[in-house]
Amino acid sequence: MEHTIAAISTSTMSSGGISIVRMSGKDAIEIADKVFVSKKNIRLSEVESHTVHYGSITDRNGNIIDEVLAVVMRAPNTYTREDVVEIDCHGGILVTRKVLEALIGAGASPAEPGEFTKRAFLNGRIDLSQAEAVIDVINSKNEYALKSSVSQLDGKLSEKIKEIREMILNHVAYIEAALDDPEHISLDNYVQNILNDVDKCVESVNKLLKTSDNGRIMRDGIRTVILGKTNAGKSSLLNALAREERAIVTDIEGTTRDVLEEQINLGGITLNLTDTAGIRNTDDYVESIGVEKAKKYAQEADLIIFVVDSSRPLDKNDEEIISLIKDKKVLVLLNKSDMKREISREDLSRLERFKTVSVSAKNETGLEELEQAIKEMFFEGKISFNEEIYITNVRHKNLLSEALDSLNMVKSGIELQMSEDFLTIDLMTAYEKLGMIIGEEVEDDLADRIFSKFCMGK
Ligand SMILES: Nc1nc2c(ncn2[C@@H]2O[C@H](COP(=O)(O)OP(=O)(O)OP(=O)(O)O)[C@@H](O)[C@H]2O)c(=O)[nH]1
Ligand SMILES: [Mg+2]
Repeated sequence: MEHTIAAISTSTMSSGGISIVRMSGKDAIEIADKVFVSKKNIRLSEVESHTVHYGSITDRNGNIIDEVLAVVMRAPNTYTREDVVEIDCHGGILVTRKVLEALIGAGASPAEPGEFTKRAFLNGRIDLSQAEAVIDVINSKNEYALKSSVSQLDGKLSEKIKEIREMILNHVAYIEAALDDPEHISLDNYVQNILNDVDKCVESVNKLLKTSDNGRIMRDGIRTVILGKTNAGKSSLLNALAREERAIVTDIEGTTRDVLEEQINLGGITLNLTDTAGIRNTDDYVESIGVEKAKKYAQEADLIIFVVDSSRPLDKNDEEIISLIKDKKVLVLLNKSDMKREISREDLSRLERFKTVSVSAKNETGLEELEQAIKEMFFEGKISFNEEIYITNVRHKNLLSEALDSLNMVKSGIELQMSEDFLTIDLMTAYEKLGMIIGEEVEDDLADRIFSKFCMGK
C-alpha cells in the first residue's frame, strides 16, 4: 500500500466526549511527528509500539489546534496490519476536522469509506466475510443482529466455509493427481467417496441457507403487517408498540386510509410494523385504495398481526381476512380484552389454527405475551449463537445457492456416470463460489494442495 490514509473514525455527525482521528500506512508515524508536539519532548518515531503519548497537534503556523493523546501502533499487530497512529482529541466536530486537516497537510491522504477495513482484508488480517461483518456490526439495529455479526467477525462463518471447501478440494486434487499419474493413483470406485462427501457438503450448505431467512429477519427486522377490520384497534396497537401517538385513533370506522410504517424494537428483535386501513367494502374511493394496499402489503409480509375486536362477533370482514392470510405466518390478537367478550366460542374455534394472544391495546396489557409469541414463531423462543451461524448477507446467500447448484450437478454427473475429470468442473465451481464468500483466490490453493499432498518427493 503506497500512501498513508487518514480519517475521523468516530461519528462526524455530533460532538462526543472524545473523537479519534486514525491514520494507517508506512508513513503514519513520520506524518504524525510533523504535527504532534509531545509534552515530554519525545518523537513518536522513537517510542515503543502500542504506547500512548500526551501532547498537542499544531497547525502549519505552529498554533495549537488541540490537546491530544497519540497512540502509536506498529505493524503488524494493528487493525490494518500497517503502522497505525490514532489521535484522541476533544470531541468537537470543528476541532476534529482541523486535526484531520493537519494530518493531510503533513502528507496523509483522506481515506475512502471502508478503506481501513479493506486494507485489513488486503493485508490478510481478515477475510471478506469478516470484513463484511465489520460493516454489519456497525449497522446492527438490535442485539441479535449484533451478536450474529460479531460471531461472523470472529470467523465462525469462515471456518464453516473452509471446512466445506477443504472437503471439495481434496477430491479435486486427488482426481487431478490420479489423471497425472494413473499408474500409482487409482480412480477405481472413487466416485463413491466423492458422493459421500458431496452429500455432506450439500447438507451443510443447505443448513446455512436455511438460516438465511432468520438471518435477514434478524438483520433488517420482521416485515409485520397489522391487519383487521375497521375499529379493531390496529392503530392503537401500533401506537402502544411504538410508545408514541404515531397513528390517528378515533372511534370512526375507516380512520386509517393509508399505510403507515414504523420500526420498533421489541425485546431485542426489530419489527418493521405497518398499520393499514381496516378491511371492509367501502364506497369511499380513497379508503378503497387503502384497503387494496393493505391486502397487497399483507402478501409480502413475514408476519401478519391479525387484530380481532373481541368485543364484537366475527363478521364477514373477518372471514375475508381469514381467507386472505391462510398461507401466511399469523398471530391473532384478541383485542379489547378490557371489554366484555362478545366473540363466540364457535368464532374462536375458527381462529384455533392460529397462535392467539389476548391484549388490550388501549390499556397496553398483553404486550409481553405478544413479544414472547413472536419470538417463538421466529426463533423458537431462543437464539443460540454458540454453534449456530446465521447467514445475514444477501451476497453470501446467493453464493451459497450457486454452490449448491454446482454440488447437485456433481451428484447428477455421478448418476450419469460421467468421467471424473468432468466432475471436477462442477466441484471446482462450487469451491470457487464458496471461496468468493471469504474472498479467496482459487488457483494457488489447488496448486499448493496438489504439490504438497500428492507429488511429494517426485
Ligand atoms: N376498550 C378498548 N378500546 C379500544 C382498544 N383498542 C382500541 N380501542 C378503541 O377502538 C377504537 C378504534 O381504534 P383504532 O386503533 O383507531 O382502530 P383501527 O383498527 O385502527 O381502525 P381503522 O383505522 O378505522 O381501521 C378507538 O376508539 C380506540 O380507542 C382496547 O384494547 N380496548
Ligand atoms: Mg387505524
